[in-house]
Amino acid sequence: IERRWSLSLLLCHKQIPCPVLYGLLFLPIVVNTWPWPQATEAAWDKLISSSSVLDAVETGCTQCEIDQCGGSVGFGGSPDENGETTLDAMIMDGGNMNIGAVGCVRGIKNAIGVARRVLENTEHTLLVGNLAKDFAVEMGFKEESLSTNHSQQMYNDWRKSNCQPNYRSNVTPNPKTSCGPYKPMRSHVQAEQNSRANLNINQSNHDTVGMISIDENGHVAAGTSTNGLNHKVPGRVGDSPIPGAGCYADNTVGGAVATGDGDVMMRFLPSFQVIESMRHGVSPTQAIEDALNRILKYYPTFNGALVAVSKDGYVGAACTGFSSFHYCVRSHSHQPTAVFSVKCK
Ligand code: SD4
Repeated sequence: IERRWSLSLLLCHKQIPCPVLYGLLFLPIVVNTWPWPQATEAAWDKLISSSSVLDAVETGCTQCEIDQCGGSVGFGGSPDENGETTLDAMIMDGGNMNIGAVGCVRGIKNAIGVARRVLENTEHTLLVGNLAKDFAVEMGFKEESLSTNHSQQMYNDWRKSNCQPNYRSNVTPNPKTSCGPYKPMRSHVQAEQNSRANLNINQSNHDTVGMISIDENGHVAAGTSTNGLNHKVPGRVGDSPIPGAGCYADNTVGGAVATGDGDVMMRFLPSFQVIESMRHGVSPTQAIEDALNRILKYYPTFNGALVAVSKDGYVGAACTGFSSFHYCVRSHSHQPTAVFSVKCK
C-alpha cells in the first residue's frame, strides 16, 4: 500500500488532482482489524451489491458475530465474572455524523444489527444492558442465550483458579488471591499505574472487529463489534461502542477503528485523535503512532492497535504491546482480500 501511494504520487498531474487519482486507484475499499477476511469479503460483496457503506459495515461485522471471530466477537466468548457474555457494538455514518451503539447488551447475538437500529430508528446514540435487549426485541431481534459450552468452561476454569485474573482493585477480600463478593477497602490505595500488565490482557484474549468502508464517492462508514474482556466486571462497557474510542468516521477525512485494551483507550479517544490528525494532513500511520504514543506516556504497558483509511483510500496501521497486528484490505486492486501485518513497538 505504501508503494502504491508513492507510485500514485509519481502519477499525479496538474490536470488530475492527486485526491481524485488516489480515489480512482483505491476506492471503493473495505478495511478491518485482524485476519478475518471472511468478514471483509462479506462487507465487500454487500458494498458492491447495495452501494451502501453502512450495509457493508453491518454485514461484515455481523459475519464476525456469526463466526465468533477470534472467540472475542459475538456470542460464547469473554464470560464476565458471572459467566455471562455481553456484547458492545457501534456503527457510524461519516456523511452525517450519526451513530448507533449498544453497550453490555444481553441475550442478542447480532449486536451490530441492533446498533444499526439505534442509528436508523432512534434519535439516541447509545443504549445499554437489559433495556438495549428490550429495544432489540421490539425491533424484531430474537432473544437467546449468548453462553456456550466453551464460555461455560472458561468461566469454570477461572473460578477454579480463584478468579484470576480479574479487574478489581482496592477491595476486600484481596482480589489478587480471592473471588468475590468484594467490598471497597476503607483506606483507598492508589492502584499501581501499570497494574493492568498483570491482567493478562493480550492479543489472544481480546480482539474487536473494527471495520471501515468507503464507497467510490467517498462516503465513509465505520463500525465495531466485540464481547469485550474475559472475566470483566458485570456491567462493564468497553471502548468499542464509544464514539471516537472504538471507531470514528468523517467523510471529509476518512475512518479509524481501534482494538485493544478498551478501558485505557476510552480515556484517550484514539480513533477521534487519528481523524483529527489526518484532517491536518498527517498520514494515517503517523496519526496512529501519535495516538498510541500519547497513551503510552501514561500506560507504558498498554496494548492496542488501530487501522485508518483516508477518504482517498490510503491505509495505515500501527500497534503496541502485541508482537504484530494483522488487518484486512479489500478493493478492486486487492482481490481477494489481502491480509497485511505490521510489527508492533
Ligand atoms: C474492549 N477493545 O472491550 C475491546 C476489546 C478488544 O481488541 O479486544 N479489543 O476493551
